[in-house]
Parts: sequence; structure tokens; C-alpha cells
Amino acid sequence: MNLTTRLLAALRERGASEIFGIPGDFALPLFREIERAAMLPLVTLSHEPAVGFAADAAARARGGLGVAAVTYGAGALNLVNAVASAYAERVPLVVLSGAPAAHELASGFVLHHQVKTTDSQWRLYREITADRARLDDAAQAPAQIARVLGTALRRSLPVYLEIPRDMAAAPCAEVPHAPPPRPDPEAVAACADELLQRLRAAARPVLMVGVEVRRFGLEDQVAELARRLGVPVVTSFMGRGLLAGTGAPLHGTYLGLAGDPAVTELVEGSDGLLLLGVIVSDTNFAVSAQRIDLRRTVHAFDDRVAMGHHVYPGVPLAALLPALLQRLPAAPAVAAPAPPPPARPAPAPGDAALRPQDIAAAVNALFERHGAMPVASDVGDCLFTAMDIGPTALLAPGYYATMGYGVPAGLGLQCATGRRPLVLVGDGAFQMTGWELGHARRAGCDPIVIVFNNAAWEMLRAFEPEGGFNALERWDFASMAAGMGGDGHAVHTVAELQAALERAVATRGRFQLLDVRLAPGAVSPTLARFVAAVRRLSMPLPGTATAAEATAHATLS
Ligand code: S1T
Ligand code: MG
Repeated sequence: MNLTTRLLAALRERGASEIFGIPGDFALPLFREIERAAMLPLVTLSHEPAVGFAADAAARARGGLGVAAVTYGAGALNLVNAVASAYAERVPLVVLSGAPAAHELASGFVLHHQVKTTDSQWRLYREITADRARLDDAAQAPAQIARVLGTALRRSLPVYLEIPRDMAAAPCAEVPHAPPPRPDPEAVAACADELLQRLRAAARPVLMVGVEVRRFGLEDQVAELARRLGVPVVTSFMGRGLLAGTGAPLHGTYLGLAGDPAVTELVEGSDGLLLLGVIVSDTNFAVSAQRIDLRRTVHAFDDRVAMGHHVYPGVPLAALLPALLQRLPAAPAVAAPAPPPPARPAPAPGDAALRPQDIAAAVNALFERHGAMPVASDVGDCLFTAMDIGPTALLAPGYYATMGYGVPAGLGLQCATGRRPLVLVGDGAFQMTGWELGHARRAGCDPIVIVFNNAAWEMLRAFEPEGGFNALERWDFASMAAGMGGDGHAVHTVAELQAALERAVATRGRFQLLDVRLAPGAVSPTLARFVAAVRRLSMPLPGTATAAEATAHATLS
């Protein structure tokens, strides 16, 4: 066994099920050993951002590690945005980068693909990963690999392994299993006791769940906790899709002023808000009608639990949840009252020009007829529209908000789980990475892709209507599908959309691209509310001198 095969065994034992990648001369030995070992399938794509997004989605969808393999310099630096997104969204993505051999580093030459120094890439990756190792000594490599992969899983964050091209085939010992550090049981017990005491003292406790619940595979435990507590559950914007199908009393997604007023009132009127695995970000909380006083919440995130003015460090969700469940009687035989059914946009007449909400209505009807599909969404109005779809699993970079995620994520999701995804993507984002569909057949994938073709960067135009720079030509994506091995459907009306979705579901083995020609300027109700809310909270209101005062005014009003 050599360094690469030991690394592959360690990756597979920690949940990886494939490697996405693009080679380069500094990575050819690594790719050769990966192919020879045949221990993890190697899925090559066309552009490194897509490699990162696909590996990110594989980790999110399946749990465990996602793996992206690239060459040194041009490849690894092309990957940076996707790794940054994984860091922001707390995804355990492992970057494997080829690198110069020892004799090349000692040559005295400036090397091709080198930036400022041969360490520039290492230093750049320090800012977007939780741990790193350069595997230039076979005696150290097993312990380094164990430590770095352990960090990825324990923190649910990206990590970086640099493999010099003269080391890929070097003989190497087995990678040990480094058990994760055990939390202090006394601290966990004290934390669980105080948390439950606070919830019992609250008149209107509410549970909000976020990304860490999925990242650490805790959905079933959280659903059971919600049932035993008998409190309403909502997801954060980024947590949309969580607890789908678990029977938890899920009341919807909290979007502040941009969301369902009943959910907003539930959250902002609570005197006992329990945030589990929620990133306290602007996308999750910025458009709050009432500023939520986080000092009155209980916030369990990133291995710590904050309550009021004090923090329990070293208490991960995976330890806190069993401690809470041990302290609560099993859920009552009678389930908590089911939340109200989500308000569905009324279907438009068959010949009506298409709006984003018509896509949501048609997809919901399709899911009712054929069963829900997991959804991978890009950034743009398609993600706001996704708030009206479901309940179903949803993968999207809701916080870091990078475009280009949707199509590669759909491929990553299907490679890792075998489930056929529905991909939602705007025309602008499709122009970035939609072409990766050309790899679908070879990767054994057949996603159904809905392109929100509004001939604009519409989400930006909603904020900046005068910006002519947000206009795009209307591309004919439907006619491009066949050339990439799929089927294209140009769709102009509600009736055509419904028919195209039925044909797409009935066709397997070829991706299906629905090129939905949206009415110019049409935006989803959620995006419209989001824009109005941002305007209200950030524009000075009459009689207030500054935005800060406006915010204060919004808080008090
Ligand atoms: N580049 C990248 C890689 N990610 C981004 N998020 C942006 C730029 C900025 C940006 C948005 S939303 C948006 C851009 C350019 C327009 C999206 O256009 P399209 O995909 O056609 O979707 P839609 O027309 O539905 O808006 C966010 C706010 O930063
Ligand atoms: Mg667009």
C-alpha cells in the first residue's frame, strides 16, 4: 500500500464515496494512483469551481467527507471560491492538491503554476480551511492524515492535504483512527439542566434548527427532541429542508419580514428561542421585523452553547442532544398538533405567462403525483422560489450565496446518494457552471434541471432597477441540451411547464433541461418581500436621520 491508497482507505472509512477532480501535471501521479487503486470512483468535471461544488453537495447529501482533487496553482486557486463557500456553510470538504516534488522545490527555478512563492497556495488555503498538512514525509503522513480528516469531521469544515508528486506512490503505513476528544460529561450535564430549566420557564418556547443538525447527522435526534419538548419547530433560511419527513411539528422557515407572518410572529414573539446548529448570519436574521435579542436565546453552535451572558465551551450538539433526551420522557403517544399546511400559491391559468411562483406550484403538484425529489438550488430568485417548494431536502449555499452551485451540486448529490435531483438555477448562474451537465451521462446522472430564464441578473435588478448592467440576452438553453447528451424543453406557459415536467420524470438516463421563459421582471413573492424588507430596514424612514435610526425604528415599531 502506498500513500495514495492509505489516504483513499482513510477517506472511505470516514464517509467519502467518490472523488471529484481535474488533474494537472503536478497531480498526475496522484490521479494515476487513484485510478489504479479503484477504491473510490473518480468523477472528472470541466472547471474547478464545479469540482468543489459537487464535492460539497456530496458531503451535504450523504454525510461524511466530500473530496475534491486538483492540481497545484491554477487548479487549486480556481477552487478557492467553492472551498470558501464550504467553510462558510460548514461543509467537511477535503481538498487534495498535487504539488511540486522535493527536487523541484530545491531546483532554484521559479516553478510553473507558482504565485509569489512556492508556499503561496498553502498560505491562501490557511484562510479557508480548518486544518492542513503537506504529505512530504511518508513516516509522518499517516498521523497527519488522521489528524486533518478528524478535524474535518469534528468541526464540519474544509481541510487541505498537499501531495508532492514524488510522494503519491511512496510506501506508507496505515492511517490510524484518532478518536475525537470526549466532551466533559459534567459540563454537558450542567448545560442540559440549565437549558431545560430555561425552556420550562418560557411561556412560548420555540426551536429553530440550522445547518449543523444536518452536517452532524442529528435530524432524527432533533425531531425526537421536538416531539418530547412539544414545542413548535422552524428552520432557519439556511436550514430549509431540514426535518423533512421526520414527523416533527415543523411550522416552516423563518424569513423575518420576507416570510410567513405566522412563522415570524412565532419566532420573534418567543421568550425561549432555542437555536440548534444555526449560523447567526444576516441571511438568517437580518430582515427580522423585531430585532431578536440573542442574549435571551440559547444558541448551540460550533461546539459551544451560549445562554444569556455565559457560554458552555466544548459541548457539541452530538453530546448535548443525548443529554437532553435522557432528561425528557418519551414523546407522548399523541403527536404535537400538526402545523398548518403551507400556503400554496394559487395555480395560474394554463396559458398564462410564467412567473417563479408557477414553477413552485408545478413542482409541488409533481411531487404530490410522483413523490418528492431532493432539490439542489443555485443562488438567485430560484432559491427564494425554493422556499415555496417542499417539504423536501434542499441543498443550497444560502449564506455564502455563491452562484454556480446548482448544477454541479445536482451531480454531486446524485453521485453520492443515487437519488435523482431536481436542480433550480437562474440563467446567469447556468452560464457559469450549467455546462457541467455535459458530464451527467458519463457520471451516471440524469438530473431534472429547471432554468429560470428571465434574461437578467434579476435578483440584482430587484435591488437596482435602473442598473442596465443587470440585463442579459435571453439564451436558448433548451436547444443546447442535446449537444450535451440531454433533452431540452423550451417552456412558455403553465400548461407547457406541467407537460414538460411529466415528460422529464418519465425519461431516465438523460438529463432533462426545462428552459422556463419567465415574464420579464417577474420575481417570486418571497424575493419581492425580501427586497421590500431590506429597503424598509436599511433606508432612512421619514423623520429618521440615519439608517441606524431607521433600524432602531423598525425594531421598536
Ligand atoms: N458572482 C458569484 C459567483 N456569485 C454571486 N452571488 C454574485 C456574483 C452576485 C449575484 C447575486 S444574485 C446575482 C448575482 C450576479 C444574479 C443571479 O442571476 P441569475 O442566476 O440569472 O438568477 P436571477 O435572475 O433569478 O436573479 C448575489 C445577491 O450576490
Ligand atoms: Mg436570471
